Amino acid sequence: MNKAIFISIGISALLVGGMFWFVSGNIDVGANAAGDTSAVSISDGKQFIDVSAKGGYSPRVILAKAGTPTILRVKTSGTFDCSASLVIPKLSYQKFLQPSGTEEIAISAEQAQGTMQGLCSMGMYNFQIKFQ
Ligand SMILES: [Cu+2]
Repeated sequence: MNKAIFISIGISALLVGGMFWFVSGNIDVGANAAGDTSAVSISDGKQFIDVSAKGGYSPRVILAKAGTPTILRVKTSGTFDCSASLVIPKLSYQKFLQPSGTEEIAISAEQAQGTMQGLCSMGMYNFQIKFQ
């Protein structure tokens, strides 16, 4: 009896976990999977990338220039959800952002390579910068 309950709980957990994995995988391949360039601007040899954080991150996928000193500007505006708790693993960056304001994060030319991911500390929301 107890064993049967244990097994059914295990199967349910697998199903729910698998579904979550499937859904989040599908969200990643969103409409703008090719990448957004409108958030990127270059001024005085520096690249600026603007991302807004509120109920997730926007744009979700950004195309930027590789090997260029970059300032990532993360804008919060009445952001009280967990997207204010930002983690960028490649930069060893982790910070709880102010509910409203702009956080400037420096990315060196050497760091501006490949795909850089930013995510909330729970890993629920994320965005990607593809340096090309
Ligand atoms: Cu989260």
